[in-house]
Formats: sequence, structure tokens, C-alpha cells
Amino acid sequence: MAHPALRAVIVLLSSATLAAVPQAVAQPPAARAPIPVILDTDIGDDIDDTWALILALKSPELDVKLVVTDFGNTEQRAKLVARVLELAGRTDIPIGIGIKENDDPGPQADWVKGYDLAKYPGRVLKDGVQALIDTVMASPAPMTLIAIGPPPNLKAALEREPRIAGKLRLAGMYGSIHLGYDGKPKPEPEWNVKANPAAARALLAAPWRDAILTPLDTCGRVQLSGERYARVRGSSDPLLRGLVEAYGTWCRNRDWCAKDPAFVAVKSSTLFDCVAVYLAVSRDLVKTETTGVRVTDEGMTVPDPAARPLVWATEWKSLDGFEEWLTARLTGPTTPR
Ligand SMILES: [Ca+2]
Repeated sequence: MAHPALRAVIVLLSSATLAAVPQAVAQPPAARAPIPVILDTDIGDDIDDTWALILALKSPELDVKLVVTDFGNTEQRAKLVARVLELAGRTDIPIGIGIKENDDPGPQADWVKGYDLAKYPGRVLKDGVQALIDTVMASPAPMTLIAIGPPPNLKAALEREPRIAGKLRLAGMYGSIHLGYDGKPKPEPEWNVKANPAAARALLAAPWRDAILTPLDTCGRVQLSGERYARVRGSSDPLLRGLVEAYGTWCRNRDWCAKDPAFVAVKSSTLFDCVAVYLAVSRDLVKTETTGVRVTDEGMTVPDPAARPLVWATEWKSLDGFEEWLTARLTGPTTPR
């Protein structure tokens, strides 16, 4: 038996060793119950939602219980979700159609041309707001809401059933705290806020169980290129083949991209929404600051100590580490049903 003093040293060393082991290694994700999540998305405008949905389906820490389409032409968005879920073999996931605001088909319409939502083999719920409320209220465990679009659905859901806030953790892509688009050194109106400031105001003021946001400061800097992008683009996974095809369709319908067809051959567009999915899984790669914000009518998120505090991922500890994580996840297996 070791001398008592030596034993103390051994105990101290063991604690130090354990403390130094990253949590992911000490507790493999597979050993934990996956986190039940709802994805609220404006898929169909910018292409990053399509990447984010696929990322959620390929993250074993997450159990996607419902995808709700939000903002604008929510029926058209539901077709895109349905096609992605079919390619993923995950038609067990129900789709909720959010509040329909217009008939704009959006720049990915050709990718679902002729797609009949009535033939989707899974459940399509016509009232996406109620589907979200019912799913949250029926869940025995707190759920995580990954919100990656302008949020009129979420404003409506909070008004219809305020109790959902206390049962949800929010991981969202909203706002601009210190940096604007493309790393510009001052904040500016961010689209998900600017598109519907009243809805964003309701979302950012709600008493969530907890809330973490990726503003442009972090999500606006994510773009895959080089070898990492080549791994995604060269994959034979039908889901990623579909993603590459949808990306090409989107590019052809975006003026700046259509003029530069080589763009999609070498890099992704900015993958804002993928960071919200990451924040539902982990916060290890970001630095955060806690502040309330005031949402202006122009769509600015201005730090305001009088507002309800929220956690903002305002800086990367390792953007390179995140882009590697993202690539590994996307090119890894889809989580089975
Ligand atoms: Ca989005």
C-alpha cells in the first residue's frame, strides 16, 4: 500500500488527469441520451439551412423530433424539407408547415420542381405552430429549439402557448453584436432580425430555459473551401449528392453566383445556420458573452442591460476546429431512425 502522502499525490494526479480530459472523450456522445430537438427553418432562401438540416441529421447527439418551416412561402419550404428527409431515409420525422405569408418559390424551387408534398411518406402537419406547441408540451424532457430563420412562427407559438418557453432551450442564429457581414468591424442589421423585427423581439425576450445565439460575429465567418469542401462535394452519400445539386440550383438563381459558376466548384457559401446546430451540441469552440439586447425597427440587436440576458457566441476559440468538425459530421453517417 502506498504511503498516505503518496496516496494523496496519486489522488491529486488522477483528478488533474481527469480534469484535463475533454468532456467529449470522458463521456462519449453515444453514452448519453440524444437531445430532442425541433428545427425551425426558412429553408429555401439562402442555402445554409439545407446544410444545417443535413448537419442536424448527421449529429448523433441530436434527435430531430420535428422540422417546422417558418417565414414566407412555408409550403414551398416544406417540400425542400421533405426531399431532404427522403434522401436521408428519415421520413419518420414529421414536418410542420408554418404560417404561410406569400407564394415566392425561392431560389431552390427547381430542386423540388414537381414534388408532391401529399406523397411524402411521413406526416405533414398543416398547422406547424400547433405542431411545435404539441411536440414541446408532450415531451417529458426539455427540448432544444434550433431556430435559423426569421421567426414569425415562434412569435405566434409563444403567444398561443407561453409555457413552451420554460420547456425549451434555444440555440439560434440571430443578430450582430460587434461584427457585421463578412467580418465588417461594426454591427449591422442581420437578416433573420431585419426580416421581421417584431418576431425577433418576441423571440429574444421570451423566458427560455436557456438561450444561446450565434450572431454574425461567429456564424458569418464560416465557409468551407479547399480540401474540406472537396470532401463534401466528392462524397457519394446520396444526401450530400442532393446537397451539392441543391447548391448548384441555388447558385444558378442568385445573380452574383450565376455570374461566377466556378464558385460552387471550390467553396461553400457562408454557412451561418450550421453554427446554431453546433450550439445545440456543444459550446466548446466558442467564446461567449452574456447580454440582453434591444431589437430596433431596422433590425439591429443593440446590447441593453435592461433587456433579458442571453448568451451570445461572439468569438471563435477555433474556427478551424469548427470547420473540421462540420466537415467530419457532414461526411459521416446519417443518424438512423
Ligand atoms: Ca436560415
